[in-house]
Amino acid sequence: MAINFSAAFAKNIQAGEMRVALRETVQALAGACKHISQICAHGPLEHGLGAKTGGANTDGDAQKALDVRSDEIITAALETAPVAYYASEEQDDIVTLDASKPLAVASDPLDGSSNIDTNVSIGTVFSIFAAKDDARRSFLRRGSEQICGGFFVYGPQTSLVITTGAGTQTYVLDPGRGVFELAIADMKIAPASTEYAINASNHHHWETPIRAFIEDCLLGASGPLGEKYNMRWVGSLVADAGRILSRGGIFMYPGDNRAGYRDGRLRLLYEAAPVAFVVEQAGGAATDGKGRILDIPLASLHQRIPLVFGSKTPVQMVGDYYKKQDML
Ligand code: AFP
Repeated sequence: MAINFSAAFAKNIQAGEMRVALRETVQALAGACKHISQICAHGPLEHGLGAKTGGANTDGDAQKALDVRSDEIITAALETAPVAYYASEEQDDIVTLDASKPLAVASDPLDGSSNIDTNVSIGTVFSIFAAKDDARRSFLRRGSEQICGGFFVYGPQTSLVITTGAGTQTYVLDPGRGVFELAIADMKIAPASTEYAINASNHHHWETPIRAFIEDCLLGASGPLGEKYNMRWVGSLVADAGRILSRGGIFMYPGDNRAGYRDGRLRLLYEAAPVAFVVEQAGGAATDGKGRILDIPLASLHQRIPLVFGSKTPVQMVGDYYKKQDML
């Protein structure tokens, strides 16, 4: 047993096959991610974790050894679980594990791989749906159809942030016992915050609303927002999301005018949608700047989407900057 579920876990999922299947699948994921966290904990003692394999994922990002290894570990774990289909950032196409099984799982097996060799928090992001009668239809749908979503963080603690649609919980891996235990039963994101996360090096490529919002943040108390703003950027979505769930804030990876970045950098299926699910269930908001992430139907497996999430007030403020531009 890799995770000691709270009594409330998945209670909102209809009792019977689906709830049992979900618990078995999250157990399998927890076991796989415990293994990945042990590999990460060895760092440079495990030679070449951050080494490029020479391969690239669908977006042309160089695959690191730990990206591929994490994908193999997760695939092997899901083969033991009631999962029909698996979609991964590290694989071009959907893998059919056993079409007779009830679930479909999508994953970013190793998020933040550019931080692998720097001892900065990295993680695994996942999304779970009830499988449909074919592989593509099991994933080409809205994020609001997820039955479970979340992410593991391999940092000072190894943690799991997860939701099944009845609030958001955090589990932490008890290093002594090797089991994930419930740490926070009902996470709540602060509604207001003056802390933002964005890769400011892309400033001159940003769309006008984002540039205007950040410039107003930088003006601080003497500017139109009337408050001093602080900035954080880890470069690992899971680390930035974990901080925002704990103390509030807003994360932005907008579209910009660099080649290939019109829709930002993050993938809708296995990054934006599961993060949006846990954020909303913790009382926050998640948009593409304009509309709700969970309402956006997936058109292609590795589709990118601009992502803005966190405390409700600043997310709504960014939405207002887009509305202002639309009125021009
Ligand atoms: P990698 O997995 O390639 O390191 O990308 C990490 C990520 O997908 C996400 O975790 C970060 O928020 C974002 O990209 C960082 O992007 P920049 O490197 O452009 O800041």
